[in-house]
Amino acid sequence: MVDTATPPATRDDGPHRLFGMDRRRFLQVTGTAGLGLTAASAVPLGARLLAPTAAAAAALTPAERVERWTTSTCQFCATGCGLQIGTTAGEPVMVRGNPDHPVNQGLLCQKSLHQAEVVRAEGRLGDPQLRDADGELSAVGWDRAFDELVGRLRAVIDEHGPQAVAIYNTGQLLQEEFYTLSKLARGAIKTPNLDGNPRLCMASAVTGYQRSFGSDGPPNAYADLAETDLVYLTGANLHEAHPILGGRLMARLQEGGCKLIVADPRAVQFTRLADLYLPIRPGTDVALLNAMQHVVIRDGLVDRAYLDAHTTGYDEVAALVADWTPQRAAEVCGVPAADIETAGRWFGEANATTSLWTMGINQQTQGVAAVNQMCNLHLMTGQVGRPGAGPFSLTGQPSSMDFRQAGGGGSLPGYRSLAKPEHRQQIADAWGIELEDLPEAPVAAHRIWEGIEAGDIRFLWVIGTNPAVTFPDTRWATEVLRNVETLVVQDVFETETTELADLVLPAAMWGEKAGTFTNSERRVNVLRQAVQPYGRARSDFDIFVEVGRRLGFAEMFPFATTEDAFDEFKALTEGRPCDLRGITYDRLEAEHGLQWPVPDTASPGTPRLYTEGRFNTEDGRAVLHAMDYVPPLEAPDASYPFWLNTGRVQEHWHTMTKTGRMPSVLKRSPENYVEVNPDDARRLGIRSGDRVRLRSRRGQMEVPARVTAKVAPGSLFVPMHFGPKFGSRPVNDLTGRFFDELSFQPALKHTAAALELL
Ligand SMILES: Nc1nc2c(c(=O)[nH]1)N[C@H]1C(S)=C(S)[C@@H](COP(=O)(O)OP(=O)(O)OC[C@H]3O[C@@H](n4cnc5c(=O)[nH]c(N)nc54)[C@H](O)[C@@H]3O)O[C@H]1N2
Ligand SMILES: Nc1nc2c(c(=O)[nH]1)N[C@H]1C(S)=C(S)[C@@H](COP(=O)(O)OP(=O)(O)OC[C@H]3O[C@@H](n4cnc5c(=O)[nH]c(N)nc54)[C@H](O)[C@@H]3O)O[C@H]1N2
Ligand code: SF4
Ligand SMILES: [Mo]
Repeated sequence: MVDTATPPATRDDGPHRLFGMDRRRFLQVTGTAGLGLTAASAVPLGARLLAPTAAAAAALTPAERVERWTTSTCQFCATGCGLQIGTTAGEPVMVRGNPDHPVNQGLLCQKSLHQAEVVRAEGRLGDPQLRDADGELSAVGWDRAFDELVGRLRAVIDEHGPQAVAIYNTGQLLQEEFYTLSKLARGAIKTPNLDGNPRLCMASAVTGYQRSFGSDGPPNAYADLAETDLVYLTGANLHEAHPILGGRLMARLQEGGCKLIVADPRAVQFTRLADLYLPIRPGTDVALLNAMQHVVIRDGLVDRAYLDAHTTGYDEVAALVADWTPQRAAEVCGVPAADIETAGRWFGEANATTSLWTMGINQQTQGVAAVNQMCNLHLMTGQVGRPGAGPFSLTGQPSSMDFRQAGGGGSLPGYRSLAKPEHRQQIADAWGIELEDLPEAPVAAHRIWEGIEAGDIRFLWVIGTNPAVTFPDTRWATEVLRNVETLVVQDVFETETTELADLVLPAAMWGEKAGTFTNSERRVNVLRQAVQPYGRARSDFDIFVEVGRRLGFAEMFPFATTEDAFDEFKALTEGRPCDLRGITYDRLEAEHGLQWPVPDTASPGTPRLYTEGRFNTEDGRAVLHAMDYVPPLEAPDASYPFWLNTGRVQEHWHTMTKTGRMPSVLKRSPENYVEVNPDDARRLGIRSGDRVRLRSRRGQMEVPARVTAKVAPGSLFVPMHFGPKFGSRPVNDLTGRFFDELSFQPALKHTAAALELL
């Protein structure tokens, strides 16, 4: 079948080309840049691997020994690379990139290449565990585990009501699991307290899109990278966090196809390729973006026809940004006014600009405002819904899109809003519950923690996330977890959080279950089951269905397979922006994913949203928002003189439950560290390798220093990955409870810290 959803730019690439570039040159360019990509060669050349290092090659079973290949999708980032899992004697032995998949054309990044190794790694949870009278966790059977879970749930609901129950989940379950969990939490347990780690990750992008376009959902396609004239890359470290997209952008840049502006306080690798680098002061994006709008308006680069036909709110924005001269913004942002002028002009003059952003924008107290200002820029220059143009929020976790569209957190399935009575009514009718059973507002993650602290929430179920390492102000967050009456933790590995649990539920992991993940460009990809679950682990889906049945709601969970749940969910997406009705697992496998909306089985999917200039607001018009700059809530002072920035390294995935179990990957990034600018290092007598202490108002940690000009004077950077299981206090001991007031996303990038040599 011809995949007409795949734009020609990628479809025309033959086996000797990768993303429009000669294949060898592509691999050489990305390899020299340390992108760590690996190519499974195209099918006609046989299933061989061009492993980047001898170590990686040695760790792999030769492809010739693989008995069976199963279609799947990478379990790490939301780039959503297509791959196949190789199994021998029913065990996973290797993965290879799928050369026909339009996202990665057979390429994989280094951690992805090793994912088969961790499916059976030490530390996998193979049995449910219950804390006994001596306070020890010991293995129990599933029957006992379910009795405990359901018994305690019932007791809490009977005595204190469903609002005493909370569920904190993740962006890493299958789409079908989010839908089933949503039904369990909202329809059966009826708790208002359902949220997940996307609150720490995507909340500002979600709220921003809703405010600007009337609905969540990135409007772009990855193919835009091959058609854009200008990329505005901000608060996104593509090289470490989205290497395949990094490679695709690099190919375009190397061919001279587009210009690149990077706005980031840290000199990440892509700044070296930038035509213009804006090393802004942390948390000043809104000032910068307002000044860029000022330049666009002042220089007459506004697309008046587009504004008149498709938007509202322009006049208020024009009035606000009139005061944001480049000179004023330069003082706030710490970059030359002339560079802000250039950025604004390039944006306004480009035929097609793509903005790419990730956590440097979302994880600040003005995350939503920054997203809205980027949307403003695209709208006022008419650069939305056209090839190569649009504001593109890159998602992080493999299924945080599914969490959003299937109702895993603060929304209802099918991008329905709790705040809209008609949306609640549709779901209540579909599930056979009362309208009043559904809350009118979401409860953000930190409110769950505060609810526990206040004694209002007594039962917390944590699923697929490790908040003892990743929640802001972890010492506080962990103390709260210790004190909750009942803590159930459902994970695939032993973690810092499972250690605190009263009941641990072992989940089946990637490769051991079937379903779908939706990537950043709205492409729904399929994952087929390759192997049986480890030990007595059961899929999250099975666990949710069983709990629902045991709570007395068997009729709500008639699903035998995840595809049954998918079918029920997709019927609920009729007429919604994320219409999935035309999708079947077989289609996803044959067509290498489909970008929603896919309203019927004849639809090839939809590469771009808003192509007609009609948005998902009541009047169909996008909204420009006037929003002034407000400084970060915590900033360096005499006692805590440094900006502490946190984030990712290419080798590791979050709390390292998987990448910490890949020996050849761990070897390349074995321990925690802090980056210190050479000027600061000289002043404090610090050399690379010296142990230093970092302190904030919340906590402290000791780590070796790395002296590097990547961080600006007065700034520090610590990876978010290392926790007690990997030899370090988590950096989140130092981060604070500062939130964007519209999205309730924490400002994990901006902490005031002190540094001293030990
Ligand atoms: N290897 C690897 N890849 C991953 C992940 C992983 O754990 N490991 N996690 C995935 C997930 S869930 C996510 S959310 C993504 C995150 O992907 P990214 O957001 O790209 O990664 P981060 O390292 O968190 O940081 C982003 C950038 O924001 C910059 N920044 C900090 N403060 C500011 C600011 O005030 N303004 C601006 N403009 N920029 C700022 C930082 O310097 C950094 O370069 O990565 C995904 N991919
Ligand atoms: N300081 C600082 N803190 C941050 C960030 C930052 O940039 N800086 N980034 C934030 C962001 S963007 C994110 S997304 C979060 C990530 O934070 P977390 O979600 O807490 O990190 P992970 O290590 O990915 O945790 C996922 C857990 O799910 C388990 N798991 C994997 N697959 C499955 C499955 O199929 N089922 C079940 N039940 N469990 C599974 C893994 O073993 C792991 O323990 O961290 C946030 N915290
Ligand atoms: S870029 Fe992301 S999805 Fe693709 S192989 Fe790497 S981790 Fe997996
Ligand atoms: Mo994330």
